[in-house]
Amino acid sequence: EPSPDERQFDDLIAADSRIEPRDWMPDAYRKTLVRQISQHAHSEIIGMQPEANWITRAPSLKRKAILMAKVQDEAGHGLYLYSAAQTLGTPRDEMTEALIAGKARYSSIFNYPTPTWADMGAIGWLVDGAAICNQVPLCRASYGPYGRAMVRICKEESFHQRQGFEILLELMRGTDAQRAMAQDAVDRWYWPALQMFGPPDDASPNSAQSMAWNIKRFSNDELRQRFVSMLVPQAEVLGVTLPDPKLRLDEETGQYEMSEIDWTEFNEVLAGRGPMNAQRLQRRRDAHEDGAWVREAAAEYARKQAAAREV
Ligand code: FAQ
Repeated sequence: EPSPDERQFDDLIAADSRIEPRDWMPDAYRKTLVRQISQHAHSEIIGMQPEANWITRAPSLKRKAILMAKVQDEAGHGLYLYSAAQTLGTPRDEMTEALIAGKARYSSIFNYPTPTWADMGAIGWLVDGAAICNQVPLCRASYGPYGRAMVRICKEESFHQRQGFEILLELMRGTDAQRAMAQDAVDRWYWPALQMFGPPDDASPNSAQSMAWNIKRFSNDELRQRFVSMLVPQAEVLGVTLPDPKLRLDEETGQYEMSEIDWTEFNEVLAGRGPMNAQRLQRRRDAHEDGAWVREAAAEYARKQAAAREV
């Protein structure tokens, strides 16, 4: 026999309505939201690093201004998401500690290097493109603060995706060397971008429950298919080749056939053994330690303000 609280929660979910911070919710619902939202927030914060690598070397003032704005947007996304997770009772400090201790997840995609300027194009087109596919349905997530944060994030991600596409387009209209650089970046980012959607449906332990709770709306494989169907016509406009010789639209099912994804590589990256895992974490740890004085000063200022109010 469900309690009145449980019944109210179930009714809200059944009506596709929203759960708000003060509402009663099952512990497992709270836990899975903190798990997903903190993972997402950490991804935005660690995700600043691959692109920050090019801010000082952007090829023009205009490109530099755009790239700086994009990386700042990512910091903002991280902050909205930490705030959403905090409404579930997990303090941001605790999430940050878990991240710098190497105990928290963040997206596999940010563990790859960015050796060329074309990587800025490929990240915008493929990584932000995948992020949009995954996140537009999350705007309807049943937990209010998460869904609302996602609305604004998706608007910014759309701009990010366009700017990446435009970087690649300009390179593809350039010299042979520029076209080769663009194609090389697409070759390196395509498969890791497909892995962003997570393990295949039959190996995704969280999907069924998250879908039942209206957190996720589509399965990992469904979103991956959607992403590929979005990329194919855009690759044609760009004149780049997607690096999968088996990629083919099955006219009957409307689904894309593709080569097997390298899940061994994915699992290695998740286990902390990707090309850049150690460097990304070290950088975050250093930045956290370098920022300690700011946190201490802010806390001291707040303490003095509070003390002054009491007199
Ligand atoms: N990397 O059972 P499932 C961005 C983990 S976009 C690392 O399928 P779920 C924008 C998963 O956490 C990137 N770990 O899990 C940007 C779980 O482990 P756990 C961030 C992954 O939650 C662009 C385990 O595998 N976006 O930042 C990955 O139902 C450019 C089993 O998986 C989001 O986080 C992965 N790729 O589905 C920023 C979107 N995939 O937690 C800067 C929100 C799976 O049990 C520059 N998140 N795992 O220890 C989601 O939609 C979901 O959490 C999924 C995974 C779809 C990622």
